[in-house]
Amino acid sequence: MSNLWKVKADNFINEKESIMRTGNMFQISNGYMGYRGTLDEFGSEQLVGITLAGIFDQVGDAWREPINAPNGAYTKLVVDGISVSALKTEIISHTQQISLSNALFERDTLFAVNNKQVQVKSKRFLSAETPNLMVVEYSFSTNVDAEISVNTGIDYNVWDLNGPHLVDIEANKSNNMLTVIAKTHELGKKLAVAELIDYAEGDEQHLISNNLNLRLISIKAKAGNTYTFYKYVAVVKQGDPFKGSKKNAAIELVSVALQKGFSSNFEAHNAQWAKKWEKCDVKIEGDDEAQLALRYSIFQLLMVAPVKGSANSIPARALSGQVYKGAIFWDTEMFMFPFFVYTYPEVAIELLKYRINTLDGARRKAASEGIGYRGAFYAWESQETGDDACTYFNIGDPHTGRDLRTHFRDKQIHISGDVAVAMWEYFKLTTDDSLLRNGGAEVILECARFYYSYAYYKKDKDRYELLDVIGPDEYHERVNNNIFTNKIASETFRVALDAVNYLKENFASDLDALLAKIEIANEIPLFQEAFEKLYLPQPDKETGVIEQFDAYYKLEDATVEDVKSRVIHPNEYLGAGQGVAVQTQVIKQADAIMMLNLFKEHYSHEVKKANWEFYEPRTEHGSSLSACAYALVAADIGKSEWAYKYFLKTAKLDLEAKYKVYVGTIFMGGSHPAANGGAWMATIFGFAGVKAYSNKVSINPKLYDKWKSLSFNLSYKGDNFAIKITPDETTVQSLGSNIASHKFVLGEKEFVCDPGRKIETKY
Ligand code: IFM
Repeated sequence: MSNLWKVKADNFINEKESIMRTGNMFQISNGYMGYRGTLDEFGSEQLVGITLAGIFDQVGDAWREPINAPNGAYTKLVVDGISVSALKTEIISHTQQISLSNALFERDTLFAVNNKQVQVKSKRFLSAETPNLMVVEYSFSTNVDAEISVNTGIDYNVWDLNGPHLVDIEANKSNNMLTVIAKTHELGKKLAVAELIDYAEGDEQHLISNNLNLRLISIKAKAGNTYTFYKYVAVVKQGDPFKGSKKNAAIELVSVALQKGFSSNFEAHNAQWAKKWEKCDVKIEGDDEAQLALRYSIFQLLMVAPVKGSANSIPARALSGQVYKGAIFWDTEMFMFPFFVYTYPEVAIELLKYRINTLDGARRKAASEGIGYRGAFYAWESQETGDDACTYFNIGDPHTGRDLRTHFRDKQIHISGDVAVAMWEYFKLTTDDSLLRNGGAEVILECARFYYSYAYYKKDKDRYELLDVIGPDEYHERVNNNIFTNKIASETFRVALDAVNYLKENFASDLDALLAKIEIANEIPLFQEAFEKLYLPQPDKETGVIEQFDAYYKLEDATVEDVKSRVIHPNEYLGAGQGVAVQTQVIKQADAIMMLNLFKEHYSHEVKKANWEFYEPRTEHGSSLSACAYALVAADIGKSEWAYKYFLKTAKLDLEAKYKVYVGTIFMGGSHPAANGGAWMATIFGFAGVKAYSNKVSINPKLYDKWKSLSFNLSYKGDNFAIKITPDETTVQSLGSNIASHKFVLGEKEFVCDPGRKIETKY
């Protein structure tokens, strides 16, 4: 397999910062849990983290965050009484890599210990077939006979940012099975880890010491022989679909896995991965750099796709740790959801079910924020209940150590519209109305109700306005009539009306039941009025630029460089309170541009161009969400080089791990699934020019010069298509299992693509 399916490091840099970044870059996950790219012998100090999806805990007043599980993959070698670790032992050579085809982590280290050479190799994967399962193959060999102890088991020195989250920890060995059970601190949720091992040779003793539940396996190793150990580890938490105790479920899982053996578990895992790639791979011919970066981005998204039936969503730092409280932001609906709905709708539906399940949390938030609102105000940082994990003082000031008042939580109201619009998009692009009928329409209506209750009717202008908000540009808080916010709110009213009409025509009794349940029938005409009268800032007649919010132009027109030069502390946040960007036109991230990307068909080429040229030099890109929006609009308006530059910036972010890891005093190192989704969007929506509507898919390529071809698959209304774009032609192949004909507009020409047929257009 070519190196465009692998990411590899050829050395080990023994520095904290590098270990942290490498841990992100080489992480693996399977939607149930993540495992950071750390070495077998590492512990909590090196940020070993097995972060679990969908379970959270709070200790005292500290931030609520997800749980990290004890590490059942822990293994350290002791050679002639000397403990071997990449942190302390001389390294002759070291490689580590992950395979993008199947999320397999591998390391290969040659150590020099006591005048002997000891080679340690390991492989680990988190089963894509059995989400609770982790499997490790660990082997060593020496060039001279040696007395070896393999110390392996479960390390329950758990790395936490705001823990410790696990209490009542009990470690045990019984019938050759190691277990660690625990409860969460706040809600007493149970967790169990079980480990079983398979090996041919060695005498085993058991030791529990320093929070390590260990097997000490002694071997008189012969020079040149390889000794291999297979470890099967299961993590089971409260809420998982198993009967009986968590401990018994974990024991059962590892017992079955051990019986199947490494190869058979690996084959099943690989088969699942093959299916994922079959749907989702994108091939770029002629540009290996872009190909690898894009594939790595897609890989990140596939790894963190929630387990089927879990109704979990994807946190802003995926499962790379507890950063950002493991919370779900608008990142999911606006930056990751498009990838899933266009390629893998089975995952897209899980993401939205999560929002349906957290609707009550959004209702509670609406009722309790500000003057008290109606409807659903989704959490800015959402955890398992949908109550907001975002605090009112969410960023620490590095100068004073005090927390700064931020208004992300109470004023970033666009979040509700982001959710509502995604909910409708799912229906439009899949025609699966099950979601709409089972909570989706309720979400949409409650979001519309929230905006109606938040909106201010300005009598003299006979219009509704949205005052005192934050748009995506978080450096400017408490502004009026932010273009992104007003537009997404307006679209929310529109999709609410569309959803009502759809249900009325097709499921009238469902609609009646819903309207009665949430007592909203009288408000539907108000949504119509609000849709018609909600103020949308318009492009200036002369310049075409849309003012990002009221009086934005009155702010100082400083350059990004100027503003940054005013910073005193390197980690200083540029927004909030007296932040250096607050009184200037420098914005944190794409805002008006993000809106122009989302609703590109509502605005002319000239307007998009004028706004891109106006806002681009004013954007600091202080968020990983920004670059892709600039890539998308640049591709749309034909600024190909800029599109490519911003595409690469997005696509290489996690691959190169060159991102900031502190905002104020807050550690925020981890992976960036929104940027990963952005890389896919920049490629498919930007360079391929794809946009799906309820009645057609339009493909209007803006292929980057260097690319010989771009090939990818799309899922549309339950059918699948293989698409290939070259500088000369576009072909769309309807795949064998398709059942319906669909309209495609390729460039200017309209086609109907029947099941199993191929359509093409030449330029
Ligand atoms: O959701 C984003 C926000 O737009 C900018 N700050 C980081 C958040 C999480 O990625």
